[in-house]
Amino acid sequence: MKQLVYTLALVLLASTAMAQYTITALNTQVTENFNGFPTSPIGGGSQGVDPANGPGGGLGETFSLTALPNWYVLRRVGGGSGTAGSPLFSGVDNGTDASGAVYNYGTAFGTASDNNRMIGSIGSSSTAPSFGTSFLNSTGLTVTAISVEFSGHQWRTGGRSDINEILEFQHRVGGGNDIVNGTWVTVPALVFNELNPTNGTTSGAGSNGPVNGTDAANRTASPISATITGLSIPNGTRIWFRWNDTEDTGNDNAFAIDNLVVTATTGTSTEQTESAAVTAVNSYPNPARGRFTVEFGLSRPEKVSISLYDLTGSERKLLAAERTMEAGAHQMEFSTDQITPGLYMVAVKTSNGRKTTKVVVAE
Ligand SMILES: [Ca+2]
Ligand SMILES: [Ca+2]
Ligand SMILES: [Ca+2]
Ligand SMILES: [Ca+2]
Repeated sequence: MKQLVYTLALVLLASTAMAQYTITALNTQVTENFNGFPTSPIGGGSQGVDPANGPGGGLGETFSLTALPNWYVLRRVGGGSGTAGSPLFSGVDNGTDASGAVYNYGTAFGTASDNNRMIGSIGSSSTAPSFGTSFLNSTGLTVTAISVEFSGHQWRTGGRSDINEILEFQHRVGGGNDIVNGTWVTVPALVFNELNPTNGTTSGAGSNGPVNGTDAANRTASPISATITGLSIPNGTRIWFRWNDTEDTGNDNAFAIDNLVVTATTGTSTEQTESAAVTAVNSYPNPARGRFTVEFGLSRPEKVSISLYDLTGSERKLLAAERTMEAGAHQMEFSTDQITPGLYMVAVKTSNGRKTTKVVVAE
Protein backbone atom coordinates (compact mmCIF):
# COMPACT_ATOMS: atom_id res chain seq x y z
CA MET A 1 0.00 0.00 0.00
CA LYS A 2 2.80 2.35 0.96
CA GLN A 3 4.45 1.55 -2.36
CA LEU A 4 1.20 2.36 -4.22
CA VAL A 5 0.84 5.72 -2.49
CA TYR A 6 4.44 6.53 -3.30
CA THR A 7 3.91 5.54 -6.94
CA LEU A 8 0.76 7.68 -7.17
CA ALA A 9 2.67 10.65 -5.78
CA LEU A 10 5.31 10.19 -8.46
CA VAL A 11 2.63 9.97 -11.16
CA LEU A 12 1.04 13.19 -9.90
CA LEU A 13 4.40 14.93 -9.90
CA ALA A 14 5.05 13.73 -13.42
CA SER A 15 1.68 14.93 -14.73
CA THR A 16 2.16 18.33 -13.08
CA ALA A 17 5.52 18.70 -14.75
CA MET A 18 3.93 18.14 -18.16
CA ALA A 19 2.37 21.59 -17.85
CA GLN A 20 -0.29 21.38 -20.48
CA TYR A 21 -3.89 20.34 -21.05
CA THR A 22 -4.59 17.35 -23.29
CA ILE A 23 -7.36 16.98 -25.86
CA THR A 24 -7.95 13.24 -26.11
CA ALA A 25 -10.95 13.13 -28.49
CA LEU A 26 -13.21 15.29 -30.63
CA ASN A 27 -16.22 16.84 -28.88
CA THR A 28 -14.74 16.19 -25.45
CA GLN A 29 -14.54 19.30 -23.27
CA VAL A 30 -11.33 20.35 -21.53
CA THR A 31 -12.23 22.75 -18.71
CA GLU A 32 -10.48 25.04 -16.24
CA ASN A 33 -12.23 26.99 -13.47
CA PHE A 34 -9.02 28.31 -11.83
CA ASN A 35 -10.36 27.39 -8.37
CA GLY A 36 -7.13 25.51 -7.71
CA PHE A 37 -5.56 28.93 -7.11
CA PRO A 38 -4.97 29.81 -3.46
CA THR A 39 -7.20 32.47 -1.86
CA SER A 40 -4.55 34.27 0.15
CA PRO A 41 -2.56 36.25 0.92
CA ILE A 42 -3.71 39.28 -1.05
CA GLY A 43 -0.59 40.78 -2.52
CA GLY A 44 1.21 37.46 -2.16
CA GLY A 45 2.92 35.83 -5.06
CA SER A 46 6.30 35.18 -6.45
CA GLN A 47 8.10 34.84 -9.71
CA GLY A 48 7.52 31.66 -11.61
CA VAL A 49 9.99 29.20 -12.96
CA ASP A 50 11.18 29.87 -16.45
CA PRO A 51 11.12 26.51 -18.28
CA ALA A 52 14.48 27.25 -19.87
CA ASN A 53 16.21 29.51 -17.37
CA GLY A 54 15.03 28.49 -13.93
CA PRO A 55 13.38 30.78 -11.37
CA GLY A 56 12.95 34.47 -11.85
CA GLY A 57 13.98 35.43 -15.35
CA GLY A 58 13.38 35.30 -19.04
CA LEU A 59 10.43 35.42 -21.37
CA GLY A 60 7.22 33.48 -20.99
CA GLU A 61 7.67 32.42 -17.41
CA THR A 62 5.40 29.83 -15.92
CA PHE A 63 2.74 31.25 -13.65
CA SER A 64 4.04 31.64 -10.11
CA LEU A 65 1.23 29.71 -8.46
CA THR A 66 2.24 26.08 -8.40
CA ALA A 67 -1.41 25.04 -8.29
CA LEU A 68 -1.62 25.86 -12.00
CA PRO A 69 1.85 25.37 -13.47
CA ASN A 70 0.51 25.08 -17.01
CA TRP A 71 -0.26 28.80 -17.13
CA TYR A 72 2.39 31.19 -18.41
CA VAL A 73 2.77 34.92 -17.87
CA LEU A 74 4.68 37.50 -19.84
CA ARG A 75 5.54 41.20 -19.74
CA ARG A 76 4.78 41.55 -23.44
CA VAL A 77 5.46 45.27 -23.64
CA GLY A 78 7.49 47.32 -21.19
CA GLY A 79 7.83 51.04 -20.56
CA GLY A 80 9.20 53.36 -17.90
CA SER A 81 10.75 51.15 -15.25
CA GLY A 82 9.61 47.94 -16.92
CA THR A 83 11.48 46.17 -19.71
CA ALA A 84 9.64 43.91 -22.12
CA GLY A 85 10.34 40.29 -21.24
CA SER A 86 11.58 41.07 -17.75
CA PRO A 87 10.07 39.10 -14.84
CA LEU A 88 6.49 39.90 -14.04
CA PHE A 89 4.87 39.95 -10.62
CA SER A 90 1.98 37.52 -10.41
CA GLY A 91 0.01 37.23 -7.23
CA VAL A 92 -3.33 37.06 -5.43
CA ASP A 93 -5.63 40.07 -5.70
CA ASN A 94 -9.22 41.29 -5.35
CA GLY A 95 -8.89 44.35 -7.58
CA THR A 96 -7.15 46.63 -5.10
CA ASP A 97 -3.77 46.54 -6.85
CA ALA A 98 -3.40 48.89 -9.83
CA SER A 99 0.11 47.69 -10.74
CA GLY A 100 0.56 46.22 -14.19
CA ALA A 101 0.77 42.43 -13.71
CA VAL A 102 -1.01 39.09 -14.00
CA TYR A 103 -3.17 38.19 -11.01
CA ASN A 104 -5.10 35.35 -9.46
CA TYR A 105 -8.36 37.25 -8.90
CA GLY A 106 -11.19 36.60 -6.49
CA THR A 107 -12.90 38.20 -3.52
CA ALA A 108 -10.78 38.85 -0.43
CA PHE A 109 -9.92 35.82 1.73
CA GLY A 110 -12.72 35.11 4.22
CA THR A 111 -15.42 36.89 2.17
CA ALA A 112 -18.24 35.24 0.22
CA SER A 113 -17.16 32.94 -2.60
CA ASP A 114 -13.48 33.67 -2.00
CA ASN A 115 -12.66 30.20 -3.42
CA ASN A 116 -14.01 31.15 -6.86
CA ARG A 117 -10.71 32.16 -8.49
CA MET A 118 -9.89 33.30 -12.02
CA ILE A 119 -6.85 34.50 -13.97
CA GLY A 120 -6.53 38.10 -15.07
CA SER A 121 -4.33 41.12 -15.60
CA ILE A 122 -4.02 44.87 -15.66
CA GLY A 123 -1.93 47.08 -17.90
CA SER A 124 0.19 49.97 -16.69
CA SER A 125 2.76 52.41 -18.03
CA SER A 126 5.52 49.87 -17.28
CA THR A 127 3.67 46.68 -18.26
CA ALA A 128 1.43 45.28 -20.95
CA PRO A 129 0.97 41.72 -19.66
CA SER A 130 -0.08 38.48 -21.35
CA PHE A 131 -1.10 35.15 -19.91
CA GLY A 132 -1.72 31.88 -21.68
CA THR A 133 -1.56 28.11 -21.83
CA SER A 134 -1.43 25.19 -24.26
CA PHE A 135 -3.49 22.17 -25.29
CA LEU A 136 -1.89 18.99 -26.64
CA ASN A 137 -3.72 17.28 -29.50
CA SER A 138 -3.68 13.57 -28.71
CA THR A 139 -6.86 12.71 -30.63
CA GLY A 140 -4.94 10.75 -33.25
CA LEU A 141 -6.37 13.15 -35.82
CA THR A 142 -5.28 16.41 -37.38
CA VAL A 143 -7.59 18.82 -35.54
CA THR A 144 -9.08 21.47 -37.86
CA ALA A 145 -11.49 23.36 -35.57
CA ILE A 146 -11.61 24.17 -31.85
CA SER A 147 -14.37 25.93 -29.93
CA VAL A 148 -13.29 28.22 -27.09
CA GLU A 149 -15.54 29.62 -24.38
CA PHE A 150 -14.85 31.66 -21.24
CA SER A 151 -16.55 34.18 -19.02
CA GLY A 152 -15.18 37.72 -18.82
CA HIS A 153 -14.83 39.61 -15.53
CA GLN A 154 -13.58 43.03 -14.44
CA TRP A 155 -11.91 43.57 -11.06
CA ARG A 156 -11.16 47.29 -11.58
CA THR A 157 -12.89 49.85 -13.77
CA GLY A 158 -10.77 52.28 -15.69
CA GLY A 159 -11.46 55.98 -15.42
CA ARG A 160 -11.59 56.90 -19.10
CA SER A 161 -15.03 57.23 -20.69
CA ASP A 162 -13.51 57.83 -24.14
CA ILE A 163 -11.48 54.59 -24.23
CA ASN A 164 -12.93 51.13 -24.85
CA GLU A 165 -10.38 48.81 -23.31
CA ILE A 166 -10.03 45.25 -24.55
CA LEU A 167 -8.41 41.95 -23.62
CA GLU A 168 -7.23 40.38 -26.87
CA PHE A 169 -7.25 36.63 -27.63
CA GLN A 170 -4.65 34.98 -29.86
CA HIS A 171 -3.59 31.45 -30.78
CA ARG A 172 -0.46 29.79 -32.12
CA VAL A 173 -0.09 26.23 -33.42
CA GLY A 174 3.03 24.40 -32.27
CA GLY A 175 6.20 26.21 -31.26
CA GLY A 176 8.15 26.20 -28.05
CA ASN A 177 7.35 26.24 -24.37
CA ASP A 178 6.47 29.94 -24.24
CA ILE A 179 3.82 32.56 -25.02
CA VAL A 180 6.10 35.03 -26.77
CA ASN A 181 7.71 33.54 -29.88
CA GLY A 182 6.23 32.56 -33.24
CA THR A 183 3.20 33.74 -35.18
CA TRP A 184 0.11 34.60 -33.15
CA VAL A 185 -3.31 34.89 -34.80
CA THR A 186 -5.94 37.17 -33.28
CA VAL A 187 -9.53 35.90 -33.04
CA PRO A 188 -11.79 39.00 -33.05
CA ALA A 189 -14.83 37.04 -31.83
CA LEU A 190 -12.93 36.10 -28.65
CA VAL A 191 -11.88 39.63 -27.71
CA PHE A 192 -13.21 40.67 -24.29
CA ASN A 193 -14.51 44.23 -24.60
CA GLU A 194 -14.76 46.43 -21.51
CA LEU A 195 -18.22 45.95 -19.94
CA ASN A 196 -18.97 49.62 -19.22
CA PRO A 197 -16.66 51.50 -21.56
CA THR A 198 -18.19 54.91 -20.87
CA ASN A 199 -17.62 54.78 -17.10
CA GLY A 200 -15.69 57.76 -15.80
CA THR A 201 -14.79 60.90 -17.68
CA THR A 202 -12.70 61.90 -20.69
CA SER A 203 -10.05 63.27 -18.33
CA GLY A 204 -9.93 60.04 -16.34
CA ALA A 205 -10.95 61.75 -13.11
CA GLY A 206 -13.51 59.95 -10.98
CA SER A 207 -14.77 56.44 -11.02
CA ASN A 208 -11.59 54.37 -11.36
CA GLY A 209 -11.12 51.71 -8.69
CA PRO A 210 -11.73 48.11 -7.54
CA VAL A 211 -15.03 46.34 -8.22
CA ASN A 212 -16.26 42.82 -7.44
CA GLY A 213 -15.68 40.77 -10.58
CA THR A 214 -18.23 38.15 -9.54
CA ASP A 215 -21.13 40.66 -9.49
CA ALA A 216 -23.48 40.57 -12.49
CA ALA A 217 -22.57 44.13 -13.43
CA ASN A 218 -18.90 43.20 -13.66
CA ARG A 219 -19.04 39.96 -15.65
CA THR A 220 -20.25 39.03 -19.12
CA ALA A 221 -23.93 38.02 -19.14
CA SER A 222 -23.10 34.99 -21.29
CA PRO A 223 -19.77 33.40 -22.13
CA ILE A 224 -17.51 34.85 -24.78
CA SER A 225 -17.31 32.03 -27.33
CA ALA A 226 -16.30 31.20 -30.87
CA THR A 227 -15.12 28.28 -32.96
CA ILE A 228 -11.69 28.74 -34.50
CA THR A 229 -11.76 27.07 -37.91
CA GLY A 230 -9.19 26.51 -40.64
CA LEU A 231 -6.69 25.04 -38.19
CA SER A 232 -4.26 22.22 -38.89
CA ILE A 233 -2.98 20.82 -35.60
CA PRO A 234 -1.22 17.50 -36.18
CA ASN A 235 -1.58 14.78 -33.59
CA GLY A 236 1.08 15.29 -30.93
CA THR A 237 1.23 19.06 -31.48
CA ARG A 238 0.05 21.77 -29.06
CA ILE A 239 -2.15 24.78 -29.75
CA TRP A 240 -1.33 27.77 -27.55
CA PHE A 241 -3.75 30.47 -26.41
CA ARG A 242 -2.77 33.82 -24.95
CA TRP A 243 -4.71 36.80 -23.69
CA ASN A 244 -3.05 40.16 -24.26
CA ASP A 245 -3.73 43.15 -22.04
CA THR A 246 -2.81 46.67 -23.15
CA GLU A 247 -1.62 49.79 -21.39
CA ASP A 248 -4.25 52.47 -22.01
CA THR A 249 -4.09 56.17 -21.25
CA GLY A 250 -5.03 56.87 -17.64
CA ASN A 251 -6.12 54.28 -15.09
CA ASP A 252 -6.69 50.82 -16.58
CA ASN A 253 -9.35 48.16 -16.23
CA ALA A 254 -8.42 44.86 -14.64
CA PHE A 255 -9.68 42.01 -16.82
CA ALA A 256 -10.06 38.35 -15.88
CA ILE A 257 -11.32 35.17 -17.47
CA ASP A 258 -12.94 32.15 -15.84
CA ASN A 259 -14.65 28.84 -16.71
CA LEU A 260 -12.59 28.16 -19.81
CA VAL A 261 -14.01 25.39 -22.00
CA VAL A 262 -11.99 24.13 -24.97
CA THR A 263 -13.37 21.52 -27.38
CA ALA A 264 -11.87 20.15 -30.58
CA THR A 265 -14.88 19.92 -32.90
CA THR A 266 -13.52 18.62 -36.20
CA GLY A 267 -10.49 16.68 -37.35
CA THR A 268 -9.25 14.68 -40.27
CA SER A 269 -7.62 11.30 -40.29
CA THR A 270 -4.15 11.08 -41.76
CA GLU A 271 -5.57 8.03 -43.54
CA GLN A 272 -7.84 10.31 -45.56
CA THR A 273 -5.24 12.93 -46.40
CA GLU A 274 -3.91 12.97 -49.95
CA SER A 275 -0.21 12.14 -49.79
CA ALA A 276 1.99 14.82 -51.31
CA ALA A 277 4.77 12.28 -51.83
CA VAL A 278 2.83 9.86 -54.06
CA THR A 279 2.70 11.27 -57.59
CA ALA A 280 0.34 8.74 -59.22
CA VAL A 281 -1.24 5.34 -58.58
CA ASN A 282 -2.49 2.89 -61.20
CA SER A 283 -3.63 -0.72 -61.02
CA TYR A 284 -3.81 -3.15 -63.95
CA PRO A 285 -5.20 -5.24 -65.50
CA ASN A 286 -8.64 -4.06 -64.51
CA PRO A 287 -10.60 -6.23 -63.85
CA ALA A 288 -7.89 -8.34 -62.23
CA ARG A 289 -7.94 -12.12 -62.50
CA GLY A 290 -5.33 -14.11 -60.58
CA ARG A 291 -2.80 -11.28 -60.32
CA PHE A 292 -2.64 -7.49 -60.58
CA THR A 293 0.11 -4.89 -60.61
CA VAL A 294 0.11 -1.62 -58.66
CA GLU A 295 2.38 1.07 -60.07
CA PHE A 296 3.06 4.38 -58.37
CA GLY A 297 5.57 7.20 -58.23
CA LEU A 298 7.32 8.75 -55.22
CA SER A 299 8.62 12.31 -55.27
CA ARG A 300 10.96 11.54 -52.35
CA PRO A 301 12.10 8.53 -50.33
CA GLU A 302 9.20 7.41 -48.13
CA LYS A 303 8.08 4.62 -45.87
CA VAL A 304 5.35 2.97 -47.95
CA SER A 305 2.66 0.41 -47.27
CA ILE A 306 -0.13 -0.75 -49.58
CA SER A 307 -3.61 -1.84 -48.49
CA LEU A 308 -6.89 -2.85 -50.05
CA TYR A 309 -10.05 -1.11 -48.80
CA ASP A 310 -13.71 -1.87 -49.48
CA LEU A 311 -16.10 0.91 -50.47
CA THR A 312 -17.13 1.56 -46.84
CA GLY A 313 -13.52 2.57 -46.13
CA SER A 314 -12.67 -0.54 -44.11
CA GLU A 315 -9.23 -2.01 -44.63
CA ARG A 316 -9.69 -5.55 -46.04
CA LYS A 317 -6.15 -6.68 -46.72
CA LEU A 318 -2.61 -5.46 -46.15
CA LEU A 319 -0.94 -6.10 -49.49
CA ALA A 320 2.57 -4.83 -48.65
CA ALA A 321 3.89 -4.08 -45.16
CA GLU A 322 5.63 -0.75 -44.56
CA ARG A 323 9.15 -0.39 -45.88
CA THR A 324 11.36 2.47 -47.02
CA MET A 325 11.36 3.03 -50.79
CA GLU A 326 13.41 5.34 -52.99
CA ALA A 327 12.03 8.25 -55.01
CA GLY A 328 10.95 7.31 -58.54
CA ALA A 329 8.61 4.82 -60.25
CA HIS A 330 7.68 1.53 -58.57
CA GLN A 331 5.72 -1.57 -59.55
CA MET A 332 4.50 -4.31 -57.23
CA GLU A 333 2.53 -7.41 -58.19
CA PHE A 334 -0.10 -9.05 -55.98
CA SER A 335 -2.22 -12.20 -56.06
CA THR A 336 -6.02 -12.06 -55.99
CA ASP A 337 -6.12 -15.36 -54.08
CA GLN A 338 -8.12 -14.95 -50.88
CA ILE A 339 -9.69 -11.68 -52.08
CA THR A 340 -13.45 -11.92 -52.48
CA PRO A 341 -14.42 -10.71 -55.97
CA GLY A 342 -15.67 -7.13 -55.96
CA LEU A 343 -14.72 -3.45 -56.29
CA TYR A 344 -11.90 -2.19 -54.04
CA MET A 345 -9.68 0.80 -53.49
CA VAL A 346 -5.92 0.23 -53.50
CA ALA A 347 -4.19 2.74 -51.22
CA VAL A 348 -0.48 3.58 -51.36
CA LYS A 349 0.16 4.99 -47.88
CA THR A 350 3.02 7.17 -46.66
CA SER A 351 3.77 8.99 -43.42
CA ASN A 352 1.65 12.01 -44.37
CA GLY A 353 -1.29 10.48 -46.22
CA ARG A 354 -2.20 8.19 -49.06
CA LYS A 355 -3.21 8.04 -52.72
CA THR A 356 -5.76 5.56 -54.06
CA THR A 357 -7.00 3.93 -57.24
CA LYS A 358 -9.80 1.46 -57.98
CA VAL A 359 -9.40 -2.23 -58.73
CA VAL A 360 -12.07 -4.76 -59.67
CA VAL A 361 -11.23 -8.30 -58.57
CA ALA A 362 -13.03 -10.73 -60.91
CA GLU A 363 -13.96 -14.40 -60.35
CA1 LIG B 1 -13.41 30.23 -10.98
CA1 LIG C 1 -13.44 53.01 -20.64
CA1 LIG D 1 -5.78 48.41 -20.42
CA1 LIG E 1 -2.70 53.30 -18.03
